[in-house]
Amino acid sequence: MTLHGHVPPEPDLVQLLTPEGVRVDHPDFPLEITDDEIKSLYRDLALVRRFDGEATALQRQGELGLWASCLGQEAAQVGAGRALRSQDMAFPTYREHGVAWCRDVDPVTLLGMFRGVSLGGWNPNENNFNLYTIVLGAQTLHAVGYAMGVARDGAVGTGEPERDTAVLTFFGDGASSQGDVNEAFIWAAAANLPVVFYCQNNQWAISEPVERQSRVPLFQRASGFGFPGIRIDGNDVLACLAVSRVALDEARSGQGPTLIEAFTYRMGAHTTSDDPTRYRLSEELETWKHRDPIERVRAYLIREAGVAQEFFDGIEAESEELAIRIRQACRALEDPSPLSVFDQVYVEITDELAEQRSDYADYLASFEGAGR
Ligand SMILES: Cc1ncc(C[n+]2csc(CCOP(=O)(O)OP(=O)(O)O)c2C)c(N)n1
Repeated sequence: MTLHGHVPPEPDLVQLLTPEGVRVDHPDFPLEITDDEIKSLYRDLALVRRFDGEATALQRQGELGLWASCLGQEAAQVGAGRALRSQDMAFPTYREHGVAWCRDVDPVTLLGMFRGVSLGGWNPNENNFNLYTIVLGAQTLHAVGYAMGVARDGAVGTGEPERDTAVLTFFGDGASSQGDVNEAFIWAAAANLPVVFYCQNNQWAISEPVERQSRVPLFQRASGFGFPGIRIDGNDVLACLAVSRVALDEARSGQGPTLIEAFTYRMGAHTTSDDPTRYRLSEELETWKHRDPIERVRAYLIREAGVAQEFFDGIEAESEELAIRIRQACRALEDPSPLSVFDQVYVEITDELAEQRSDYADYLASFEGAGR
């Protein structure tokens, strides 16, 4: 055989819950989970989807400048988000609304960024959830830098569950082609850092399909950098939870980085500025609707766990309340004062900046009464 004729074997896809809602075991990733815990995951998934749908509607009504929907990726995000411990740190892209939910970031705060009234708005240190990053892949380097700090603080491999810390960073299939991501892999491997790289392969980088970016399944790239890579069913919240837990545990205990490729599908547009009918077939979407991440959990709860309709009605009522709160709060978000741009540049404002602020305040004041 010639080298270029070698075809790698079909990748294994870790799955613990089939699209039909049947639990299956995986020898390497057993997951002990109660039906109550699965109900709680269902609640997360359903509320995130509702919130995300409301945000898309708010953009259509002119209340947001833009929205990047996570429709179809809820399980990939909630599974990873729920695997985090409170001391762990997460570095998101711009689409990780399901992870933000798990880190207790108020959805209204996320809307503020897409409304253009804040540059993020939450305190990354309070939620252990960094600000959204739009520069593709940059957050993987931020995560690696943070993980270096964690290692130097001695918060890896001590065996103390409250102390050992892992870093989880998210990126897309498109971003995996960025130099930053590849540099992050190199640094993480060379310094054996406690970082988990979590690639949501939703198969499209706007209009660019993943096949045009990589000759091999993305998780296989990890071996070239010297750490394990694994592909999981990104529409299976149980697989996402189980494998993320193991990877984060291994990071905390000092075994170094992992690449997780959560194989999923972007069911909506790239953002509200995109029209996917221009570049992909609707039949692809139809296929993926049968693999919906929420429906399979619902099917499991009804058929295997005997959960009554009342539970689903309760979640529906809760999601309606959430939607109402979000709509009202979004419309009530106020524009920031122009002077607030100076507030968070430095911990203590410098003399030069204070002077600029004062000049700008005078300039703004010069308009007062101008309309009279
Ligand atoms: C460095 C950089 N280059 C280009 C862009 C423009 N851009 C924004 S999103 C996107 C595609 C990203 O695709 P992927 O990484 O697969 O993530 P997804 O949006 O599908 O979640 C591009 C090219 C950017 N934000 N940053």
